[in-house]
Formats: sequence, C-alpha cells, structure tokens
Amino acid sequence: MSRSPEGWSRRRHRLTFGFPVPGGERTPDGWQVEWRGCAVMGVLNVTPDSFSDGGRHAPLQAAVAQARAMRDAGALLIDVGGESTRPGADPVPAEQELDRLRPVLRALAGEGVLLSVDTLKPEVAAEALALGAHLINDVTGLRDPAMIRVCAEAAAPACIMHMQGEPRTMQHSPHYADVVAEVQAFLHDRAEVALAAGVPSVLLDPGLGFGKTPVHNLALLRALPELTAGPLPVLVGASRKRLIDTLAGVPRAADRDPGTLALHLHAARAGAAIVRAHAAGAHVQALRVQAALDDPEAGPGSQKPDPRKPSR
Ligand code: HH2
Repeated sequence: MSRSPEGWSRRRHRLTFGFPVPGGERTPDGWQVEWRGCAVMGVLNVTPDSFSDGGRHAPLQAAVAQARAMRDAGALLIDVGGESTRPGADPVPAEQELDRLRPVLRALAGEGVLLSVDTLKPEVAAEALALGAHLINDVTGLRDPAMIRVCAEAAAPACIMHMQGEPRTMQHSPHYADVVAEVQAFLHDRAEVALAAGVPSVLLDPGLGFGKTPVHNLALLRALPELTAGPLPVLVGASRKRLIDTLAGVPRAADRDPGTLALHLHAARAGAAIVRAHAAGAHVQALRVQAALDDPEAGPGSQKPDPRKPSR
C-alpha cells in the first residue's frame, strides 16, 4: 500500500464553505474546516426502512440524542437521511422526505456540529440547506445539474458518490469493464464540473454497494491508495454493508460493526479523509488508537516510556 510521505494520520484534509460553520476558520476563500488523518461522519437515518437502523431514530428525541452522542464522541459530521437508498428501495416523494428531515434539522442546527444531508433531490437539498444543513451528500454524484446549482448557490460543499443505476435496480446485474478506472473517471469528471460551477469543495466517494458486486467492492477497497493520491478528500462508506456478510458470514446488518471497523481502518490507512459509520463512537476510538500507532509524535509513544511501569 502506498503511503503519503508524512503518513496517513498526519495528512491534512479540508472542506470549504461559503458561510460560517461549526469549527470553521475564516479564510480568503470562505470558512474552512481542517482535520488531520481520518475523521468520522456519523449516520443518522430518520427513515422507517433503512437497511440497518430503520425506525430506530424516527422519534425526534431519539434522533437528537443519537446526534448529540455521536458529536460528543468526536464525529466531525452527522449525515441525516430521510430516504433509504438500500438495494430495492422505492423512492419517496420530496414532501415526505422533507417531513422527516425538517424537525431534526431545526433541532440540530444550533448544536455546534457539521450537518450533512443525504439526499438525491435538489428541492430537498435546497430546503435542508436553508434550514441549517452545511453539506449535501448526493448518492447520485451530482448527476442532476439542478443539484449542482443548489450547492453552488448556497456555497455548500457536496459529497459526490458513484452509483451504477438507481437504488431500485442497482444490484440486479452490475457490470464494469474496469470498475476502478470507471469509478475514478466518473468522480473526477463530476468534481471538475461541480467545482467549475461554483461548488466550494467536494468529497469523492466510490459508493460501496451501490451497483457493485462483492468483487467490485473489494477491487475498489484495494485500489483506495490510487483514489486518495489526488488532492480531493475521499469518503468511504462500508458501514454494515452486505460485503461484510459475504466476507465473514454476518447475516444481520446490525451485527456488522466489527467487520465495518476492519474495512474502515483499512480505508484510513489507505488515505481516506472520512469514513461514514453508524457506530461513530467506536470508530473515533479505533481511529485515534490507529493514528497513534502511525504517528510517532502522537500519544504516549512521544514521551520516554517509564521502564518501571508494566506494559500490558
Ligand atoms: N451509504 C448509504 C447511504 N448513503 N452516502 C455516501 N456518501 N456513501 C455511502 O456509502 C452511503 C451513503 C447506505 O447506508 P444507510 O444510510 O445506513 O442505509 P439506507 O440507505 O438504507 O438508509
């Protein structure tokens, strides 16, 4: 695996916003949020039918409590979703998606955490940004020019994810001549178009499980160092996905956090800037430990070890 010269945990990543954001610093280009190594995006689904946590955070109090817990555990961003994009999912009307998102966004807008909204509808993105969301996570990778316009007009960054097809049918027969080259070309093309149109910054996401077989997912995970070698930050979302069942035999999605961590620690070492996770606190902890192993200046390794203290 190729490593950036200073090690993955010391590599700096940034997102630029055209408006003040929690943790942002004013720069000539806008408000910048900068971090080192790999940060965590905590998943907050306010849907009845998401594949691993559907219905759990639908009541407003449960959603707010979960968001606060993830923020307090050290998540950089909370990704709020009002529509499931699991394989086979039918789309929900924009008004229904907004009915789910509005109360949560209103409640979380002043909570001092970066809020991303997981939507593929420009009209939902526009209202979410007006309600206080900071970033749009679009699983269709800004294929709709209207989504680019919404992000550019609000001066909000976007996560560009690759998906072959659409959620209802994407897993029927995914096919690529060269999955790594095709995903990379798509992400770079959409990023170029979005940045030229005025979207202030973007995250790139290979879209694990979105129109991909286990072989495609593994090829993308193994090729992450290629994708992260470029200047744009890369997000990886393997959380509780079916690949973990294929690799380790874990049929229940809610039982897949250990496998998720293994994949996300791999992604971090391969240079990912953000991992998207349901178990946000466990990820922050594991990434801190792994970063301390990678960075000789971090953690107790930077002090002289006390030879009288047993190490266990
Ligand atoms: N995965 C899911 C949803 N949104 N966004 C990005 N950028 N990357 C991902 O890998 C990704 C995503 C699927 O997970 P989840 O939100 O838990 O499920 P559902 O779509 O059923 O709500």
